[in-house]
Amino acid sequence: MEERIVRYGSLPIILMICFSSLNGTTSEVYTVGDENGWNSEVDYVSWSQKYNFSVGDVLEFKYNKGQHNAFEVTEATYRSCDASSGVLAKYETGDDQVKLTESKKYCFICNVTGHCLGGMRFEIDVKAGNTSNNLEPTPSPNSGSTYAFERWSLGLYLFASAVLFN
Ligand SMILES: *[C@@H]1O[C@H](CO)[C@@H](O)[C@H](O)[C@H]1NC(C)=O
Ligand SMILES: *[C@@H]1O[C@H](CO)[C@@H](O)[C@H](O)[C@H]1NC(C)=O
Ligand SMILES: *[C@@H]1O[C@H](CO)[C@@H](O)[C@H](O)[C@H]1NC(C)=O
Ligand SMILES: [Cu+2]
Repeated sequence: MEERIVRYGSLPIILMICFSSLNGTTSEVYTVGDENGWNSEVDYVSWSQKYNFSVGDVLEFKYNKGQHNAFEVTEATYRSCDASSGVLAKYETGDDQVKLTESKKYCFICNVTGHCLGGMRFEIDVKAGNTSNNLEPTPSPNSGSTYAFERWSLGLYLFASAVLFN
């Protein structure tokens, strides 16, 4: 009796491990400029070319609030550094987490006078997200329920085997 309770006690842990490893999408948080953060001394074009960005990833801009900002802009504004138009989003808290929600070209600049022309700008191509274990070649928004069902079936299967082989 005692022994059974101990054995069943470990089941939730086993199931949790199985569920989390099957929950495939991976997303990364990239600190812009890595350990240097977002400031005037970094070559952000080089930085942006070090990584491949996917939908779901997050860019984190870290800087002293008030000294810089991070604007998402159109490509034209990215090239001209003139943010009198073409601003898609403004971030200025000093620790801005920008989730990359679309597969598109994202352009960012700092709009403090001179900083964009001085190098505080980069553009990245964000690719469609991928799952680490490809259960389906092209995950669609409504595939969630399928995944949930598959995970649930596996859980049930594991539970059944645990009971049977106990
Ligand atoms: C980015 O993707 C390209 C093309 O798939 C690949 O050659 C390169 O190694 C990747 N770079 C990184 C940092 O993962
Ligand atoms: C960007 O900076 C310029 C120059 O300081 C300013 O005129 C403009 O209003 C700023 N753009 C935005 C969207 O705040
Ligand atoms: C997703 O993964 C598949 C298989 O590993 C690969 O062929 C495909 O290029 C990936 N797609 C993206 C957008 O990374
Ligand atoms: Cu700046």
